[in-house]
Amino acid sequence: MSKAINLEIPLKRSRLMLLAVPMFALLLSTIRVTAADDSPQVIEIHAKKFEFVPAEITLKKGVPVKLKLISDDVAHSLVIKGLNVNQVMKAGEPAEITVTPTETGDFKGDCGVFCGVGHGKMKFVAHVVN
Ligand SMILES: [Cu+2]
Repeated sequence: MSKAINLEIPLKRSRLMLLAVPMFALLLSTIRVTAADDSPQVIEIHAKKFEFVPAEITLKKGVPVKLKLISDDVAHSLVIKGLNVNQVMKAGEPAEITVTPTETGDFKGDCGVFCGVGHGKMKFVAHVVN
């Protein structure tokens, strides 16, 4: 008799564990969603000879945004004087900067690293709205 009881307890525990694992996973995913809501929006911007993709973005005044800058070929940079942005992006080394616009308007940007004959064509605009 006592052997039967001893076998039943581990069985109940393992059933509990079967429930506990998905419940814990669910709890973890809820925490991740909450954290993601607080972190700034990420905008990925690629630079390549001789353009930025996208070449235009729209930001909200007072709302921080993370720019993930990726070069698809040689070294470039993104310079947006009006937003205090000046970030080099080397091939294979994505760079991240956080920008919080304080004024509305259209802020022009370009590439600050000479990258070839079309370097001057690399234009960028950040629209900042309310
Ligand atoms: Cu360039």
